[in-house]
Amino acid sequence: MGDLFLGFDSSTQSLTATMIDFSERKVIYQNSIGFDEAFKAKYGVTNGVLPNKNPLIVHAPPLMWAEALDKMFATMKAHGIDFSRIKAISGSGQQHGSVYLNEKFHSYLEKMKDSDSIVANAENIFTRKTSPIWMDTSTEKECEEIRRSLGGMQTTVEITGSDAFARFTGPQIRKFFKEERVAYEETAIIHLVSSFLSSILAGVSSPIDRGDGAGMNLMDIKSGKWSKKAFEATAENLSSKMPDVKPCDTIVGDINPYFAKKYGFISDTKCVIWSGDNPNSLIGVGLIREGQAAFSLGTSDVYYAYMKDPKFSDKGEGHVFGAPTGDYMTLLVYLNGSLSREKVRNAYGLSWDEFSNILAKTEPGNGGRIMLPYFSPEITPVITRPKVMRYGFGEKDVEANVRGIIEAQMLSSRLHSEWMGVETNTIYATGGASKNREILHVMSNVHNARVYTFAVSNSASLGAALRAAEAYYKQSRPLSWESVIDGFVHIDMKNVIQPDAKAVKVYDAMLSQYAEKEKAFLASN
Ligand code: ADP
Ligand code: XUL
Repeated sequence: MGDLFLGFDSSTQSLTATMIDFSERKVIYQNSIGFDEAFKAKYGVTNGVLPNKNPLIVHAPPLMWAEALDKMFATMKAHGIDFSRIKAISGSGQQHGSVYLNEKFHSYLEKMKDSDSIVANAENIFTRKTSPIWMDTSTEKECEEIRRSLGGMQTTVEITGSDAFARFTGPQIRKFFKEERVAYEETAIIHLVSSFLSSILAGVSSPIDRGDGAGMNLMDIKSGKWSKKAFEATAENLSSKMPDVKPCDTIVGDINPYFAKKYGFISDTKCVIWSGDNPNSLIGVGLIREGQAAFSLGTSDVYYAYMKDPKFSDKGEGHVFGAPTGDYMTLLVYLNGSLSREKVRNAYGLSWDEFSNILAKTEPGNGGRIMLPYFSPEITPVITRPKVMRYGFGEKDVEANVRGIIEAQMLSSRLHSEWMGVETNTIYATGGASKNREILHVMSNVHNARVYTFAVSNSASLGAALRAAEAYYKQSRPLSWESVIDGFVHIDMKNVIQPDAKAVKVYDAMLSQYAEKEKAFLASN
């Protein structure tokens, strides 16, 4: 029996906990609480978010996230978990979301230590009742204002690691500052989802982690410190409201006595700063070297990679975030991953097996036919007036549409990740659609990379547990990241997909044609 570490992942729809036995190299407990199932009646959420008349506005109730934490501990206790063996805890939050608090937040945390309820004394701590989250797209105007005041898209990217994006925290803060000035002025602290929950767990207002802080358009990506220029471009007096930004191995403090007493933790259980879900997943899937990327094929598709030094897209594509290793990571987010694949599958009434069979029997390159798959608004590239373009085929050609959508998604990810300048020879595929091997063959051939799949899910909470272990041991005997992840990341070595040289050549040639079609479409749209 070795030291135990606990990692949380507070995502859009659920809270997940992963507990590991570090010396045994084993995940020994995993559980999820769905926000709708547990809190719909109390907080009125659907799919974890609050209904809004304006489809651009997507908010969630911050106290629900804190309550979920308490509920998870209670569930774990009911499952017989011995909390006294846990050495350190960390967590992961959905990125970009922000929590607005007044001075009373400090006394709330203080009073919590002797309270038996996490919601007691919390009614008056929020200056913005609900939290804008990453799905909110209502701040295009503020993005433009911030971008302009920072000197344009290129300088915004070079300072903050990303162009101004509607879901990023800076534009969200600016909107609040403009529209609710009094409430903004009453705000003493602005937390991210990650640092808010980190504060609840440690019982003190937590710093913001450098990895997650990079998703705000407020941090200087190269120095890992707040950018004065970005603060000025965003809102007045912002520096007085922001917690410090700190490295990913920061120990925020010992566990809040509230949790120690209620659940039986030892009093010096360490709370390691929480990070965003993407930096945590980087560790959870074991991306600690250059040349490796992960492609998560979920509702949205996310392509991300480890990066030694920050490089930037001159078109403002993707993002550069801080990696838990102290280096960088890069990320491309497609709003429509499985959403688009399902549109095609459903249009022809296919099962996933039938969809795969079509991919298996059709030729790489689709006979020169190309699709631009803009069924809905997209962020990579930015599409606000969606339209599906089919070159050389029509809507009725089932086979060309099936191959067309997958090739389009994979070509797009290669095209829009070229700026990362990382020669990718290995891709780790995760998410629901990664069980479709025919899709992975296209991925492998388009990217000319070996594609591996995983046995383990919940990479963000696993990554958080591994970060907790790394920071804990660093206090006495630092461990290399190789030895931290060793044995936890279970790659399915029997089912590696190797690129096929002939198909790779076809896609190498097709990439520039795809790029031309996309460019022409964007120019005319
Ligand atoms: P989320 O991003 O919501 O967590 P998941 O990673 O669980 O989503 O992926 C769910 C999606 O996986 C489903 O919406 C479905 O479209 C897709 N999926 C499931 N099985 C297959 C399959 N065999 N082939 C392609 N896609 C699949
Ligand atoms: C990343 C992003 C999402 C959220 C989801 O930029 O917006 O991946 O972190 O939780």
